[in-house]
Amino acid sequence: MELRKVELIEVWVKLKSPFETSFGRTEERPAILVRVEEKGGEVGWGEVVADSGPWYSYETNETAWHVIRDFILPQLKGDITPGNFTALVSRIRGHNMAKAGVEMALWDLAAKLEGLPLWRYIGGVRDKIVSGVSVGIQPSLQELVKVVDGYLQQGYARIKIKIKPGYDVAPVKKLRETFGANLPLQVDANASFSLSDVEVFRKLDEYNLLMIEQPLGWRDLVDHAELARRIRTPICLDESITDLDDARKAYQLGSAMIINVKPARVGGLGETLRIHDFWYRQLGRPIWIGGMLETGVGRGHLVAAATLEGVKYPNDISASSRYYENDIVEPPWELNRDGTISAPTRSGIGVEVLEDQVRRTAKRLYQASF
Ligand code: OSB
Ligand code: MG
Repeated sequence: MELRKVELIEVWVKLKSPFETSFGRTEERPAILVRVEEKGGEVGWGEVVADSGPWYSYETNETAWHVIRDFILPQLKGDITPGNFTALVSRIRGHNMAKAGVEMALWDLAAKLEGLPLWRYIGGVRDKIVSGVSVGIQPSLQELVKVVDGYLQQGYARIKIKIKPGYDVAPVKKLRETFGANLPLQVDANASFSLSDVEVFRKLDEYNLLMIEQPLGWRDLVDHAELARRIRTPICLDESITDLDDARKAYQLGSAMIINVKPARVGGLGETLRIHDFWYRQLGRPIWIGGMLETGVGRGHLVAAATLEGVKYPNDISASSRYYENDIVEPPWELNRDGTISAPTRSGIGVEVLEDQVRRTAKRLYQASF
């Protein structure tokens, strides 16, 4: 594909309700939309999910803007495909979210040029994906019950709650008492504990959780392997897996039975496919797709990734209405009654960006022509 124009459009989107984790509280977040246009006029969209502060990862919307504008866009000359993009930017160490925003726009564009839905283009095998919901830390356990009850009534198939030291066993106990032993439930600590907290995890072992996500350090693999030997509940890694090589090391060390793959965290859909093929096809272990509170643009890429064969746990991919009053795409992503989201039939990510609105409300814009 030959590109003629790439635009960065930064918008800020306000969440319906604040989202609190062990690393902070989000009420509004930046989304850098990447719009790529090839010489025939076809367009692809991607989203950079880096937050305004370096809390989940070291990247921010500022670092991503800088890295894309000054180091990634100058590489996009000549024949560009999702496949050769990775090699073109391999000199840039890290900055996976910046890379992923551009890479995913190229995937959307490539699928559209083939006239195929993105999920089919990347080899997905199912036309609906299982939707879970990630519930932030709540001000009280009563509030937690109320919020979870609301999501269950909407049909979400699995609940994940955020935990942190001091807000760990009690919320899990409360949910088990209220909703019973069969509620599919898991927790996400976002790297807020250390190995000396093993007693907390031994207590959590009593509650039949599907998994414990990223209990220890955000770059750690070794302590997670030690913790995995000491508890029964499977460990799922999020932050610690930034590429295929991390996944291989996690396997070799025994750091996790499960990994959640976030296309944004690993540099895009190409690396998502490689991790999927290693973890699922080679090792026989299922994965699931995690989210970063994406707008409808990033959500389209998540839905496509979740149609891959090895995705067998419910995903952190909820409907547009779980996050935003008004999403920036048409139609918004909707939850079916059975707790699934349908993979689109239209080409690419399958939804239209509300481009006028996005341009009108943009905080900043950058355009590169080739
Ligand atoms: O750790 O999975 C996480 C959101 C922002 C940053 C990190 C995480 C999350 C979520 C939300 O849990 C998942 C979603 O997009 O619904
Ligand atoms: Mg997580």
